[in-house]
Amino acid sequence: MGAEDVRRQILQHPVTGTMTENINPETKERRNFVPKRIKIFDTVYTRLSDQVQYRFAANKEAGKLLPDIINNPVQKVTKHTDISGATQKQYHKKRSLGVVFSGGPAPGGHNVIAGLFDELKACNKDSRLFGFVLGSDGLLESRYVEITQQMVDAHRNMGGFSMIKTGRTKIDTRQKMDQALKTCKSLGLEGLVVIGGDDSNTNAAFLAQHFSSAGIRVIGVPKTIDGDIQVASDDGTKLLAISFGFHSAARAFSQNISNLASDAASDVKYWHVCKVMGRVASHLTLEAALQTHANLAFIGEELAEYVDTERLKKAGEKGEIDYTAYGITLRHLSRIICDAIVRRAAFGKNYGVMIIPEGILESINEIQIFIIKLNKIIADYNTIHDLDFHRSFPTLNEKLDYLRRISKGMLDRNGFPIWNLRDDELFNQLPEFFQEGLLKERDLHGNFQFSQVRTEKIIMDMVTDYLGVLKEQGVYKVGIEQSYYRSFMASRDMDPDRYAPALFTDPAAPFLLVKPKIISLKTLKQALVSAELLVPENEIPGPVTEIFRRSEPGFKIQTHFFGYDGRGGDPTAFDCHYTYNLGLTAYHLIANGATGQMAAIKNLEQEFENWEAMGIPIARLMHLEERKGRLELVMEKSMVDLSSNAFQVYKACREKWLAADAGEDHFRKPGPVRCKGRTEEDRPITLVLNAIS
Ligand code: FBP
Repeated sequence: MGAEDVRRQILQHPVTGTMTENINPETKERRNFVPKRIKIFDTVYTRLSDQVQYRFAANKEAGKLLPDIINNPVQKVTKHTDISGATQKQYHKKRSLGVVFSGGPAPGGHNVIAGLFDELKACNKDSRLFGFVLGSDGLLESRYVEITQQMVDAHRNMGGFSMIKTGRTKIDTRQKMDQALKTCKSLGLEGLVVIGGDDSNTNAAFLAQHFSSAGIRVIGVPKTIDGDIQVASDDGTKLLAISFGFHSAARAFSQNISNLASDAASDVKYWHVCKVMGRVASHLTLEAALQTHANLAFIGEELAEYVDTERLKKAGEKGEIDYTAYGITLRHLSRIICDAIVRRAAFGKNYGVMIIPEGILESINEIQIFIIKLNKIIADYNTIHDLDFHRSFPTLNEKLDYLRRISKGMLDRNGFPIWNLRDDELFNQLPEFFQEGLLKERDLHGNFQFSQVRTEKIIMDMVTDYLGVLKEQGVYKVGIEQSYYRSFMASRDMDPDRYAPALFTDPAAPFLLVKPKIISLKTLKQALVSAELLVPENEIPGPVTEIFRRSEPGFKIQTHFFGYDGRGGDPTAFDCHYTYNLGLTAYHLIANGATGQMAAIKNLEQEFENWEAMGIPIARLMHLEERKGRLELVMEKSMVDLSSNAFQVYKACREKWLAADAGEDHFRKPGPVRCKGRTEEDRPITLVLNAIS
């Protein structure tokens, strides 16, 4: 047989066929997995019962702009007791609904569509579901597909938003609202489901208001891996503990981080620096820290609250107040990191894993000020000149030049320039890559794009520089295990006890630290000579040199960014069940006439049996926020609550997890994301901890 025949035979072999199929057994298993249904969905005959006990303070602006939906109550999906012919007819009527993804992907989105589709078809097989393609653009440009059984089955329990894709376009003008309405009317839609984050739910509320006279209902669904859509009523009752996608992304990140922890602890030479998504809030970092027990993690919300008490005290002694003591600086943060690295190294652990939240810059005073000022400058330029700042000044030099002109008052002769000479001076001290990052184009909602900035680089460059200083000062050293020192010296026929007092700060300690003043072979020799262990004419004994070399730290890092991988990943069992029931809930809210509500599941932090399907008024979750240099009405993000159980537990454990001691590391292995399995975690750790009363 010739080589060509062999090749053909291999290609035609059934094993080759199976092994190169797109659909592997894991995908088949996922697609066949059947999420549980909340008990109420055993029936299609539901009604909505108002939950007036849950109240929210109203925002005046929201009342003005969203008058038709501002008074919506919280609603619970309950059983319909009257299943008369009329009720049945109402429930089994043929309907057309629309669905759209909006914003970044989040695992579980396809299951929202599956739940919506299954329920729609269960009530009437002739009902139709239209998916708008590429997010809001699909709505504006009337680009849609009719969602079929086959499409749904191919995407059940699968990650991504690839079925109909997504986009970040904002529907923020009357003209766009009209276009969207026109599209929905032309399809004869009874309702539209917007699956999105805070900005997209804001959009959903405005659409609900705009569509109300046309009788088209709009329901939002809380999506975002960032986990910053959480809702509690004024009395503190949690109505929605977390947005969907959070658990899956956190687990995917944690799986990778725990693998890196294994790597770090095995070849003991790297610090793995993991930047983890979360544009503003640090929920993902907190969950990943709890999942992996990484040696270091930073919660932006905690850094933002930082107060330098030493500095305050010093100023107080002079009868002054030092306002610069409030808030953390990049320099101070880098010092905290260095301190942890040095402490671990003293116990021979010149390696580790740290987690930095993507949005950490928001919590660093000096940078936050730059971000706010630059947002305003860019927005003002765009409005005043009706041009785009980034098109007008495409290069960094042109942008810097524009800023310089503002700081010199050349563009604003009347008032105080928003960008002053001090800003200009400080900004120019930043490395170019970071200046570019801070000047990057804002997204369509006016958000700063943290994912585009190499935050970890700016922080770690400062850390590396300062560690160099600490090394020079003899502070940063790798501790040498006592037993190792002894056996090593003995194996070279040297008496360990003879040299230890001259070499180490505490010769009896389990980990031996070379004295701070010994920072080079020259200073080592001096120490040996002054201890009368060596005469100046002689060379340092080889084994002593080797011990010294071992104590010298080399700081090596590997940086990683976890974000897009996790948000495109497959959903956990928790997210599979959660999102499928969100789809069912969205359907029942529309079927019962609700609009301007966000589908939600209450009691997510409890056993599945306690989950309840709800509708939460979006208009009540709004507040005014700075966007594109002006205040806008948007849904309020939930930040990490520093008094929450989850944060307090983390805070109590972090010293242990830093493991700056003679003991072992405490890494935890959460394992891969699966949709089933006996040991599969059924809820995020943050939720479980926060539910402890
Ligand atoms: P959503 O709020 O739309 O869910 O997106 C969140 C997020 O994944 C952030 O964590 C991240 O900062 C951002 O999207 C990245 O956005 P982009 O897709 O524009 O790169």
